Amino acid sequence: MKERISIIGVPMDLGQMRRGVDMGPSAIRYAGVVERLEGLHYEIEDKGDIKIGRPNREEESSSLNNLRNLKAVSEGNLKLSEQVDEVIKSGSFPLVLGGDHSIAIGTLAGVSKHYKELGVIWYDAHGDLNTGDTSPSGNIHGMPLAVSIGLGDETLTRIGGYTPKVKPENIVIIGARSLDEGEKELIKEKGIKVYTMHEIDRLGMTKVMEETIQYLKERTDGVHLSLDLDGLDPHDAPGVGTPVIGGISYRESHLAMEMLAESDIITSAEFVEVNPILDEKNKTATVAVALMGSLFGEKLL
Ligand code: NNH
Ligand code: MN
Ligand code: MN
Ligand code: MN
Repeated sequence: MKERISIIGVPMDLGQMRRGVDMGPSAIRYAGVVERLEGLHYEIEDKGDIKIGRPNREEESSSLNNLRNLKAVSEGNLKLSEQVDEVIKSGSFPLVLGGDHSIAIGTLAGVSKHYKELGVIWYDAHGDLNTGDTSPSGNIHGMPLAVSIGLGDETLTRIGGYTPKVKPENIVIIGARSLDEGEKELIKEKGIKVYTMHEIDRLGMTKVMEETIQYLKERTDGVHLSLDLDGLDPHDAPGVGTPVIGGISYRESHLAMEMLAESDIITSAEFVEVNPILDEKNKTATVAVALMGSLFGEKLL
């Protein structure tokens, strides 16, 4: 792991319908992310928040090609990709705080040009593999993984000036339990590796992470962790826009982060979908910070 971590806040709430997730970066800072990571002896640079434009009324009411707020979402992601790129060039580790999961489009656009074989761990209840054609909602936060493998509207896939950002075989999805029909087909067609809740129950998180780490070590030269807090069970992370029961526990998530820290494969990370309006006393942001602690090497003893 690098010595310096650069935090980028992305107050994006336009990739979905529940207002409040734009306050995620503030909630995570309030839960003590900077102090927590400084306590682990990293040098922390907080770059503040990216400015996200508001859609005008006309844009808000129309949703061209089943892509809600396409213009504002793509503009925000372009800015994010440039910041992430700069952070990596400066020799620092990019830690992106969301905001809804549509911001993974920009993060990956900034990260991917620095690696020949970028790996991605997608820790999420959902696959986020929809396009405007398959999406049941028109919400772009359900599309970032599809966009990153080159599928969907060009305005999104071409952010950063190149596509695709990731190869399907370099992706591991962990925690899936709510997949749309089009996503299931795509997973099979592209051969994407998925550990659904079924495999997590059956194998246990230790084995899931051992296999994931081994799989990514064999084929990638950098790994981005994209952690959607709704991957966790809503009991442990209630402050998310689309909670799905039967998720990964707090303890299992800690273990996963600790194993990633030991493996030293993670080269960039983002924590998304924290919505303090829907939360209970900032619990979800607090969980996110605790998981970041483990990811960056915190130990109990
Ligand atoms: N699959 C649904 C959609 O595309 C829900 C996506 N919601 C998420 N994804 N929170 O992580 O609209
Ligand atoms: Mn997601
Ligand atoms: Mn999700
Ligand atoms: Mn721990």
